[in-house]
Amino acid sequence: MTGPNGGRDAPDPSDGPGRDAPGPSDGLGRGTPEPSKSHGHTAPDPSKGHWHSPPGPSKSLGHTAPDSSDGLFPRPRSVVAPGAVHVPGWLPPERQRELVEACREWARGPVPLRNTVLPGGGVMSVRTVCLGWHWQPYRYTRTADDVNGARVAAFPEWLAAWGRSAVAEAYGDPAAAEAYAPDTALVNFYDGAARMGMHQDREERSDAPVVSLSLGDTCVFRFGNTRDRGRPYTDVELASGDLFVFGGPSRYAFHGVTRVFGGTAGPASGMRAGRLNLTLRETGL
Ligand SMILES: O=C(O)CCC(=O)C(=O)O
Repeated sequence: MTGPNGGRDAPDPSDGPGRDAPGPSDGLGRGTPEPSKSHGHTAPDPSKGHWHSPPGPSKSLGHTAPDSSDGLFPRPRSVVAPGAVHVPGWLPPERQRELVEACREWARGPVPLRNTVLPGGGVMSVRTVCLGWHWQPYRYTRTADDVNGARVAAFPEWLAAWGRSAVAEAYGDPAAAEAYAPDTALVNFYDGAARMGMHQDREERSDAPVVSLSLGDTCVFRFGNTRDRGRPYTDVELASGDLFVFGGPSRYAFHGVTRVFGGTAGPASGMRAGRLNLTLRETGL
């Protein structure tokens, strides 16, 4: 999320209702499922060099990465742009359920889920709760002064460890993984109507990668370029358990969520409806 030139309240070329259209408030993952719709992939554009996808089998969180196909179509890992890696099905169902449960707990407080109000008066359709540091447009604070003034829940060490595993998985670079020290997470809840406009994550004073974990309904995640919100961009489907890491040359790429496919969360995810996304970041603060 970012300031004047890249904020979530700035014009967005993506289609569909924007972040100023809150959907019905139905509790975390407990809304009414919508019928699922079909949708396509944009082919990834693998790149070479350090930011290329690492070799070798995928191991993380003490488990072997599960089959990332949905039974019909294989979902291979891809390097969407240099430094931007998508690993489908990285979190196995048990870890997804644990994470959903943790999100439910975080959503209860000390700071509740809220629709962020933007400086221009718009209200984001996504509902968010933060860990470690509270994000409000466009800065981090320890207390949620735009919600209830409470200090946000601590960023747990186990989640930092998942972040390090994620970086290792994405880049195959043990040194980068070991050095990764996320200290904040934004937990975003999307009901079927929620979207997120194209923006950059640049309130952090660290160039460390952003680790994104998705749970529940599948969405279209638009991953763009570092210049502006327009083309070129790649639309990537993020499904429950998917990992997406963006760092290096892609750390400041514009990105957003143009669509959520209601009713696509399998029961194994622990979500009955809606989508959760966690982005782990180093604030550098
Ligand atoms: O929901 C997502 O996949 C993206 C979230 C995001 O871009 C953000 O929190 O800044």
